Amino acid sequence: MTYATISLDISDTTALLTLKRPDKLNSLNAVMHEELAVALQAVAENTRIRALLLTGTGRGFCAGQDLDERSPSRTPPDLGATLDRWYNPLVRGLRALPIPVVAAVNGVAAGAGVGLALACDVVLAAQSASFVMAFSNIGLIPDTGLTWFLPRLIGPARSTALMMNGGKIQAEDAARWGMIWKCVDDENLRSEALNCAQELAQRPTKALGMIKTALNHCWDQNLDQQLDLERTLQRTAGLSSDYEEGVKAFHEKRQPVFAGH
Ligand code: LHQ
Repeated sequence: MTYATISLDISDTTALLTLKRPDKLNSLNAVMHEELAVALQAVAENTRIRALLLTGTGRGFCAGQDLDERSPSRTPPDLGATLDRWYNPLVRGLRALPIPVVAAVNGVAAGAGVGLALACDVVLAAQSASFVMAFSNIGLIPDTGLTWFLPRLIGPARSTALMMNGGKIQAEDAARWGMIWKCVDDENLRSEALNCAQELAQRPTKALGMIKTALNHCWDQNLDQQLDLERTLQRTAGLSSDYEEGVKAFHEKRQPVFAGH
């Protein structure tokens, strides 16, 4: 399929999803939302894909909602409907993908662009990248899962201040605060992120998907519930051919070759 605002390139077991509206810092318009939904569905349905890498073109990662589509009008807008239609399915879709999703934040991420990055599983950012909690600058509250992700990642004190003052943090601070996995030199971002995705694609995919499930639930369950969930998931993991291969490779003192099931 040909897309106008994104590209989806599949090479072997890794898919590369690129946001392609560089002149608007890859802000999300209706077409891009449509195309992202189709692309995520295509990734979800393609069982050969074992890792997804998400990045942007140009000097931005994603500047959130395209504000050019949001000119003041006489009809009061229903932003709740916009979230229901586009943003919430996007976050849910990324969290529900049973494969690791790596974000390569190549430049500024603002508003929903921050949420998009943090909805990914492993986030790398270029040294020159920054994260701007732009919502309150235009009279909105953080969405795209940010009121859920951010306090869990960096704690309530830092989250509250950033959300209220519309603040910006640089990638290095984001890494130091535990908001992202790591900050890398600009010129190395693409290769490091690609290596990261390709390496994850060689790992036991089914187990990685279940790690995602366990972590998706860990914040709102008590220890007893989480232990029960671990038991259920581990029972499934224990029946996988990757577990069999992992133990066999250990005994044979060689690297395992995981088939992903
Ligand atoms: C943009 C945008 C943009 C259009 C830069 N739209 N053109 C959900 C539900 C429904 C509605 C509302 O929203 C949401 C969730 C949200 O995401 S709300 C938050 C929306 N995003 C923002 O408020 C961020 C707005 N952008 C900025 O604050 C700055 O552009 C940042 C901090 C991202 C980057 O600043 P600079 O590096 O100084 O770049 P710039 O401002 O010069 O932008 C470059 C170009 O990109 C410029 O166009 P131009 O034609 O003048 O070169 C901007 O107009 C355009 N652009 N963000 N969101």
